[in-house]
Amino acid sequence: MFSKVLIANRGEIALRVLRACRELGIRTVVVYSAADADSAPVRLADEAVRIGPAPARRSYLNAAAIVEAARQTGAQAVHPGYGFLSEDADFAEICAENGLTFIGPPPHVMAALADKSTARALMRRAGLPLPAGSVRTLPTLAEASRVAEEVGYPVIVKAAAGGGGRGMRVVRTPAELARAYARTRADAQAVFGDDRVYVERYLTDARHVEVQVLCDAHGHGVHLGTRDCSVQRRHQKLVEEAPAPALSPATLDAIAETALHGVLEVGFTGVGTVEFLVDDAERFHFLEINSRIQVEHPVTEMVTGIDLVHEQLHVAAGVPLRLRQSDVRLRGVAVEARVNAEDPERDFAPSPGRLDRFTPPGGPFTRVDTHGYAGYLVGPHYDSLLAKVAVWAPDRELALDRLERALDEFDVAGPGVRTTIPFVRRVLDDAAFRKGRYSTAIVERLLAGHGPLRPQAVPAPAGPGPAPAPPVVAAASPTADPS
Ligand code: MV4
Repeated sequence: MFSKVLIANRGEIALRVLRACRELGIRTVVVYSAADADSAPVRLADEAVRIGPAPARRSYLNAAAIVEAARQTGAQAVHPGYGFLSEDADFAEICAENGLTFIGPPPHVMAALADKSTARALMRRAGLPLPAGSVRTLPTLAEASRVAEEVGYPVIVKAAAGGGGRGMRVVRTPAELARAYARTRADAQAVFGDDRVYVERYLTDARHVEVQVLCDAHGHGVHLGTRDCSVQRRHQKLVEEAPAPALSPATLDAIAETALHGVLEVGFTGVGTVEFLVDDAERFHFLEINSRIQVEHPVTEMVTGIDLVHEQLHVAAGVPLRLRQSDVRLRGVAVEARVNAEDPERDFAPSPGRLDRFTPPGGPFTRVDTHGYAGYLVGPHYDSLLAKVAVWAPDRELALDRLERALDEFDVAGPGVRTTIPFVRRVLDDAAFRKGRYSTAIVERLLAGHGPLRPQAVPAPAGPGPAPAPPVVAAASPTADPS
């Protein structure tokens, strides 16, 4: 096992990785930007190295500075967390060239999966069912049009270099194709420096189901069941649960086994996520593979009892998996809500500011992953995830009640700071969601069909210092949905 690992990330995931390292007796180095000098990971790490100013491009995306920090501190491996450089095959390659173990799959596997068109071709060859569409990228509008006519409208134009919802456009009619095709290519060129696109049939009202896989460097792997991540707003997930609800056990097994087969075929190692869309008839269609630890990994940990970051560290160190598929038992239901500093009333716009109150919930079977604290400054530079509140229960009903209870306890407030808590509460109260009968359409439906989340704006306190004490604990979250 490694004796020192560098954590190339920030926020709650940097803390999560740091804790896993500490439990395994591994010393930790965190790198940080000027904006994160006062952060919890910097305080808790054995060593911290400042690598640049606030903008991510010059800090958390600065490969040379990160490698230099590893050299200075003698770290043997780099954990990239999620986002930033976590799926950057070039960074993984640079790590290898500098004698560092990148904690993730081999760079050539990362590169193949990062190209969504290549991933699609590889999974097709492995026998996975895909949405109808093109196998190759489509360099002309004429070819895109031919594929679209073949599979039938609506279609979706996707950038090969995209993924996670970035670089894609839905096209409802043939008349819209030319414009969507041109725009997707232009955007992809601008954002990724790669304008290759492909076309798929667009599956409406499907569920977004993903499979957690774990593979060692010796050709062995297990799947750790499914998660439903259909509750998304502009491809940002708001609520995630494990296992995916309202699907037959046979379907869940088939999806999970198919996913594991797919990743083993391409030499995947480490933890990964295979994304599918599942339609009303419970047919599933492969979308893409993520080669990193995901934000929503806690719900899988809660239903399996397996520490995914421990597993990542073991696999990266070359340790063979001790776990067999028959050892993986899914127990109960786990549900997670993301608490972002965003204003659901203003189109989920970032809502930065200082948190003068921050007391996360506790209680039975309740896990909070957060880097927040009273006095924490939510800056404008990075994504606005403040906390993940995850709960476990033997059944889904109780899990949802427990999550509501936990969110209602969360005391988070600061002048001008709004959170996603009121919107998540609305999701948890929705009748279709409660039955497990929801799809990727749920967020639009809830945004369209409701009045305001707050009866009136809560005036921001004039200056620093605590807000007036609320009369009862249940009202302690000033942003809680009053409905
Ligand atoms: C799709 C799709 C429907 N049909 N592809 C979005 C995230 C990325 N991993 C793939 N995504 C999708 N790809 C086809 N052929 C639906 C999604 C999708 C989605 C689309 C609109 C609004 C919310 C969504 C949530 C999850 C997935």
